[in-house]
Amino acid sequence: MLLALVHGQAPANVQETSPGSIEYSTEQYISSSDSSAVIAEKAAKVLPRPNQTEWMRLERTIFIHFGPNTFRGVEWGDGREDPSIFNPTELNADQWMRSAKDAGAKMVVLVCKHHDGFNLWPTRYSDHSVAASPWRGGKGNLVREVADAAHKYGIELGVYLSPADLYQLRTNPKNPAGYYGNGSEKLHSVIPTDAANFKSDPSRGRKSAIGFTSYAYDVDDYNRYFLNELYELLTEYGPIREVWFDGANPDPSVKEAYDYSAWYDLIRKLQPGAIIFGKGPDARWVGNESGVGRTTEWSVIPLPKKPEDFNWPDMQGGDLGSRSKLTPGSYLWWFPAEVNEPILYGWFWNSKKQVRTAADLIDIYYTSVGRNGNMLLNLSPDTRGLIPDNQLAHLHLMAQVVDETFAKNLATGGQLTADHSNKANSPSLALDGNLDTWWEAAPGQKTATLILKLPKAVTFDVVSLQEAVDHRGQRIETFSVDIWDGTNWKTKDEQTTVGHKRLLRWSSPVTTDQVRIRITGARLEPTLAEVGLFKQAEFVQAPLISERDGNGSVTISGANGLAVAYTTDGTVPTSKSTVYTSPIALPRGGTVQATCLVPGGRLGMMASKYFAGLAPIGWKVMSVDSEDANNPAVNAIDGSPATIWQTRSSVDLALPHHLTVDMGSVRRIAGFTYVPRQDKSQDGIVDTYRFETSVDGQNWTTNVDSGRFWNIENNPVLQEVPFTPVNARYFRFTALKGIGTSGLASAAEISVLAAEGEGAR
Ligand code: FUL
Repeated sequence: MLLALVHGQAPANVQETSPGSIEYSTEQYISSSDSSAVIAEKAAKVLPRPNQTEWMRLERTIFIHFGPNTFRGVEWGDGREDPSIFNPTELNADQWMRSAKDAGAKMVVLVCKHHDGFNLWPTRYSDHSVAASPWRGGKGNLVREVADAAHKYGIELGVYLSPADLYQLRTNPKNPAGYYGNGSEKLHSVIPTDAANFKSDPSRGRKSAIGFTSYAYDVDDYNRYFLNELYELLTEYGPIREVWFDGANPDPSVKEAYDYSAWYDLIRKLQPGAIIFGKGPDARWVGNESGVGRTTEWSVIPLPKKPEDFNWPDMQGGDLGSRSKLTPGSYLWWFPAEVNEPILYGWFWNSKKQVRTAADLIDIYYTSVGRNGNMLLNLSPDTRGLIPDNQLAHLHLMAQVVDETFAKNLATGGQLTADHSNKANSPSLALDGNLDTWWEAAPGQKTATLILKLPKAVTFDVVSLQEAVDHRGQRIETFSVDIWDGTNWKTKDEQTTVGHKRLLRWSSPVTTDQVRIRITGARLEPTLAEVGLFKQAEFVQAPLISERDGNGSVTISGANGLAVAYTTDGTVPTSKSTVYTSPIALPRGGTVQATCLVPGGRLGMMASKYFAGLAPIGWKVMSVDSEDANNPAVNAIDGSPATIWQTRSSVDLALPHHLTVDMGSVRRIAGFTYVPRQDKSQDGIVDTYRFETSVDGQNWTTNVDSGRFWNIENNPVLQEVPFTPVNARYFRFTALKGIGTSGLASAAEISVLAAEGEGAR
């Protein structure tokens, strides 16, 4: 009732305001005459829109990247791929959705068209789609299969439609009639457009979809194409919960002005419940692809322009919404974070890509859902069209641990009291399991102390707090959690924001019968919709897999002295796999997966490590044109990703820079690997490179003249670049361009990939 009322209100206008007189709204404006109290109150009275309320409650969601890139083993395609390569042999969308359900996910976002422009449904508006592929005899529709399976498992559907489209690029020789950047004039266009008259007379519509009508926009060819694709996706596959707009563009040399306002308008008309993500007003990219939200994560974000005039750039700053950012002239807007990360180190499947372990995924759960964001975990089906077992094994374990952890709220049965409360919002409402009822501080109070008394002592290591964001906005700025030790209160944790959900996860459990929550700072009367105490499910920790040593060997140590089963062929270890007894020789690289054998036949957490390329046994740096004294070139071939080669930062500040390595004998190689620095710095990370090889150190072959590590800026992980096999004793890696403008070059490791038949040393 309340929600319906406040959502119906017009945004607050630009008149002088005094504290206490501000209405709840989905948008507030800070004027120059606002006092700091008024600004804080306005920020506290921004409410989520109804589509966001539902979306924030999804918490765990799954992304799926699958398409021509899967078959080419690349992260970004070029729009020139032959559709015949798209031919999964065992595709089973049911397996995808079952896995998502099993992982506790409530929504799946399917990449329907990635940057290559290949459409996974038989669109009427492009010949670059599944219809041109051999899959299901050209009669397949992957969006349909996914939508049907999602419906069957009660999972909501989201669609990713890449604005960048390399197939449609005006300069693509494979599609000379491409729409993207073709300079076409804006024409009155009926959406859905009659495909036969798409260019000649777009005012001619086709029959609208059942239950929907037609719309008209003045747009150029590419925007008309895009609107028609949106129309197809948003009218033919049931309710759509999220539309994902990616800001990435692999080839900005051709310019196209996206008509976002027309796109948003159409989405709102066709699927008013959908979240427009990324390049759009409803949910924001958290700013990295590694699954980590901010410890201070505000959902109320100040915008420099009205939301309808804003162009939604990526927001990667450390502080997006605390008080110092709430400056006059800002529009305050509910803009929650979505935390996307791939389960592989990369978005599309490739047999070489390592899987994040269950332990990593559990960490990500806490740094995404636990930090006021939704978790969007990507799964990568392989060329069969199935999600491989090794991804599912980790996903399943993650869900098992998370579900077991949160199955029982140890605070239930306890008594929550507060030093003051609003009459209608007693503390017990924060223990009733209902997000729509809440405790609220007494009028005028911005700090509060709540004490939870339990009938008997409980042992827990996770505290969960949720604000009544859907009714009262986000308010808490700082809080502490204290534990009663029988005599005194001991402060256990001090944090900042809460929002939809904040999870505190402690490295060791505490046992007590009294917990105190002190809200030490808030924008307005603080609220708590739910409070929970949980004990993390215990699982036998994954064994530790070492780095490869100087001889190319890997050791494994099990937790608590338990025996370890392992594999090196990519399969998931079971109790029947080889039991580890002595170091494993991996001179050619490979994947080690290991798990502890727990008495009773259960398996523990699985560890998995991929070793890229040949081990650098006996390798030497032959020459390098610049090396920092603390980060010498030899660090790039020492087998340790923790040490780096970096060029000198006071001089030599101009690329290119190169490094030449002598492998000691002639090897048959089929590619090279580059591990960017792993210390979070971006200095010297290479974007564009040259790779050369030589048998004698005199005559050189250029294997790759000017290649790019696509998306390395957002996803700085191991890169593998295959090339036609050659014999070589020497290789030279040249950094042509870095991801920044520092002029530095750096590398954690550089190695080469063994060709088929290259013997182990
Ligand atoms: C990025 C893209 O470039 C990646 O390929 C992937 O789709 C990721 C989710 O977004 O911007």
